[in-house]
Amino acid sequence: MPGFGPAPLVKLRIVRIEVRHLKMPLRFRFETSFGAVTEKSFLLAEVFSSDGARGVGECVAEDHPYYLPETNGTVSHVIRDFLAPLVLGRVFESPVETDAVFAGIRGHEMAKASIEMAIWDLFAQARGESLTSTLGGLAKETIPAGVSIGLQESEKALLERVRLEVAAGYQRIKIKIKPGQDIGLVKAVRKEFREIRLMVDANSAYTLADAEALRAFDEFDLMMIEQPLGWNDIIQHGRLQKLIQTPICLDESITSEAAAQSAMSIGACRIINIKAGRVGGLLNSRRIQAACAESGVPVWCGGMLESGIGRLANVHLQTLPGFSLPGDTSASARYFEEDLIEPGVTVDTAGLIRVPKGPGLGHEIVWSRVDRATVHREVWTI
Ligand code: OSB
Ligand code: MG
Repeated sequence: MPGFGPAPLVKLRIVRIEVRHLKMPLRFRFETSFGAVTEKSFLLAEVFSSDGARGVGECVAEDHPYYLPETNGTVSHVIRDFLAPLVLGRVFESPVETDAVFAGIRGHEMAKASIEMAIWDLFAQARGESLTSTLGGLAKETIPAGVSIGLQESEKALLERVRLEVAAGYQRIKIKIKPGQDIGLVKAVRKEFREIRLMVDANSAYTLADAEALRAFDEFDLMMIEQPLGWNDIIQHGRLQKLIQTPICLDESITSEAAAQSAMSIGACRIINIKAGRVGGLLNSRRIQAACAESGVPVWCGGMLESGIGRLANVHLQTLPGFSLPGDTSASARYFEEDLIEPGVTVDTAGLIRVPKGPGLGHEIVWSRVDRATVHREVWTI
């Protein structure tokens, strides 16, 4: 693994875990091929060590299993009954030890990731360094930002949104598509914006029988088409990639390094979207990034409409080598009237986000706002 200096030796004994359920209104309705949301409903894990330090990990599960199988309900259950008992009372010398500790539990990547990410943050803080340093990221000042635009009620509404985001400086525009709302939208966006970096995300709305229709995208110079086929169907993506020129990017299908290796070995994708929550955490994100670098497959960081807490973790993740494409990490203010962090994540007119240099996530968490958004809370102690 690149970038690992000798880390200061810090031993942390985990003495308390809290999981909160938060609800925050979104500033817009976000619609994908699998459904629409108007509020962000998510779990936040807090892990405390005996010296009083606290790390936080935002979970990317939703209330429903329409994106991937996990839900806020399954995550709560798995943390309560399996992960918390494995971590409480244990002494960690490095966040990577969570990998071995959780190894016996199959699947449940989002549940594991929320605890694992909290432990990374805890170590970063205990060592007095930024999460970038703990992760072994590059000392970058900025990372490039892209934006994901949901399905809109009309083509006109979509074009208005694209105008807004292009004017804001975003370096890459992604639009959501589904059968019936696809090629026409791309044509309309391309007609007005010849030069922008443009891509589409289908969230598994098509089948291989749609290959001809998907080939029609080839003439629009898209950076990629994200997850056109079944969420767990790597083989069919391999078949489709042979029939179309637009690079396929996998999102839902990549839940582990093994899945990434399988996909790359059969040419099922030319680009991979990494979401730490989807792959079991930051260590697996790093492994996938390294495997992709070895195969010359570019990666970028996906988003799950995170609050500022998960958003900042995504910013640090994108300092790893290989994150060469703009991700779905956008400004806090796009999503929320009031984010949970101060200052919020901002994007400048060149489409760049500053990488925080302070300890841990690097921005202040406003706990009074976290408390206000909390609808339920569970605590476990040794
Ligand atoms: O497929 O990338 C996706 C949001 C929820 C579930 C799946 C996806 C998304 C996004 C949002 O595209 C990206 C963002 O955080 O802005
Ligand atoms: Mg996606």
